[in-house]
Amino acid sequence: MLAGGFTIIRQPILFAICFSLAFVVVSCQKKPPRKTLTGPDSTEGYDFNNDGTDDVLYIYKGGQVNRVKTDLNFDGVFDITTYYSIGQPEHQEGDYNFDGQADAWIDFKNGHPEFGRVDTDFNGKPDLFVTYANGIPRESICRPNEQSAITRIYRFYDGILIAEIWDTDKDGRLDTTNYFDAFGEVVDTVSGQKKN
Ligand SMILES: [Ca+2]
Ligand SMILES: [Ca+2]
Ligand SMILES: [Ca+2]
Ligand SMILES: [Ca+2]
Repeated sequence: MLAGGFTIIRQPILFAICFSLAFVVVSCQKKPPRKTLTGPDSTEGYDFNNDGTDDVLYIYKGGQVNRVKTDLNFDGVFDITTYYSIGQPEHQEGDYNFDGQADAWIDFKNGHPEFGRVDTDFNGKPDLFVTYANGIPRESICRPNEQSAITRIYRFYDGILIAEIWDTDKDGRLDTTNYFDAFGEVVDTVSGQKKN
């Protein structure tokens, strides 16, 4: 277990990161297009904060969307890039601390998120591994900086956190499960089991 930055994995924002990536793509598609280039290889830019710089850029090749770039913090540098294949997203990379290095990656299947990795302490190595069901987070496994030992597992139902399994005595084996209600409050704790 790393001190400092890695503790932020307990914050809901990190679950939201992975979940929000696909939403960014979908929500931007609802805006009216403003074409900056035309033809089968074209671009469409969207300036949401009206500062004269595009914040979302669609890049088309052969008449189909090939990439979508998003500037989350309106500094003129794109932070999320979604790569498309045959009109569907297949991979996404995001820089959420705006240092120019990606810290979240999602692979898509049939247009929906299937597997995600998140570098929660921004050192370049993923710490959180997220699996999805029907595009919604199903389970997040914490392996800080890709270490082999699992330190914590989050389980979701319909994208809502329902259980957290973790290693309270730090012996490398998960031993305690917290169960949550729909409001994120712990409703039951079971300890003593050894899961791995
Ligand atoms: Ca702008
Ligand atoms: Ca930016
Ligand atoms: Ca980064
Ligand atoms: Ca890391």
